[in-house]
Amino acid sequence: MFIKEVIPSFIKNSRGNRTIQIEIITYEGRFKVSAPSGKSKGKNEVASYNKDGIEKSMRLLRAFCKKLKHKNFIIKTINGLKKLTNLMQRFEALFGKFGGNVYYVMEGAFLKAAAADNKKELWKFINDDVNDGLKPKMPMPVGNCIGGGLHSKRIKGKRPDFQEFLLIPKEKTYSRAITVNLRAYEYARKLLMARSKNDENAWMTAKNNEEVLEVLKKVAKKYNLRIGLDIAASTFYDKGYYHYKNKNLIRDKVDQVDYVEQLVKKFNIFYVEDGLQEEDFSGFKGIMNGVAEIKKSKTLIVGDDLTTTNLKRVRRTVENKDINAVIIKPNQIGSILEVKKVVEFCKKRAITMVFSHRSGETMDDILADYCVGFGGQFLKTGIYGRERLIKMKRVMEIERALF
Ligand code: 2PG
Ligand code: MG
Repeated sequence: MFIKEVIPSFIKNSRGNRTIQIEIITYEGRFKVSAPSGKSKGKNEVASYNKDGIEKSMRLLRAFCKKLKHKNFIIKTINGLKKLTNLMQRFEALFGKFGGNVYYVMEGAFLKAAAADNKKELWKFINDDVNDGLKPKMPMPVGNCIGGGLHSKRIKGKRPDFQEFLLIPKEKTYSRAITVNLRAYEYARKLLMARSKNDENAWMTAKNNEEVLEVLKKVAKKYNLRIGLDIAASTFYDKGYYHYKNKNLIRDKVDQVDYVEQLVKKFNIFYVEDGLQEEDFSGFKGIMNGVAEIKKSKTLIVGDDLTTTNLKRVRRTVENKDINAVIIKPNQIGSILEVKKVVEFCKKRAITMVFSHRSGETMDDILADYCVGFGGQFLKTGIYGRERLIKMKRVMEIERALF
């Protein structure tokens, strides 16, 4: 593909913060990708930008993009991105680090352009390489319905300590699942009498974890949904203890594992993300074993801050049987070629993959193509809000064309 120009720019994300966007112009068209940003970030994630900040990353990126003008790249498969990645790494060695978000936008935009150059949809371009052209199964949504923790403001001084209370449909089609989640989201608003939404458009409330779960149980029953939690335990962990504010108490590791197990049992929870702090591998295993005894059907014990889409950490957790599902957030690790290695590993070990947005999002929909192309079983995008809906719409479009 012949590159006419590569244009980096700053845009605003859903939180109103600056992020970067790349636009590539080739003879096939114009291809844009912009980077999401997390708030409850894992400490093992790659840095999003140069240590001197986003401005420095942008200066480096502008200089690098100038060099790409009028260059020709032959990219026939996703692995063909190596040429770009190598060029970026050589540039970094001389001038300083770009940061993970720069890889995210550059590789993403190159992939969109390369897919068009090969006359394929992006998900198909990835899928043909990773899944040998097999027709993919559509993912099920994991939707953030009620929020707490770092993503939410306090209401009358209170908020739930857990970060996300999730709804997970089990429907024949993705489109149907999205409709059900939207109805359930509206019903949850009524039950909560909620007035405001958080960073991911989940309802904010002064209720505590258990009170929220009582509400969610009603919602789930009415719409035949499964309940999930992103506890994001690292965000309220300090020096050996989990500090709960709503009700005020502290739990040590043993209590925390026990508490999560009790909740799984009482509310029939299907999905638990980051139930313990991000370095407590054996604690995750504790939940896995405890939950296996309580429930006959499989509960997903999911790593996010624990694993940070990093092959070494994913391999360690999987080999120890600490988790059975993993969050895939491409910008946690930077290069999509690293994501591909994680995906291939998860497939071999039958680990469930949950592709996920970040709390600060953009109008980019590449995540949908990544999820379908790589064969993710779930897509965590939130339930409502234009930056979230655009990704859901893209999956619906793929589904419509396929089935
Ligand atoms: C999470 C994410 C997305 P953030 O913890 O799973 O919901 O949050 O993007 O802030 O890391
Ligand atoms: Mg999480």
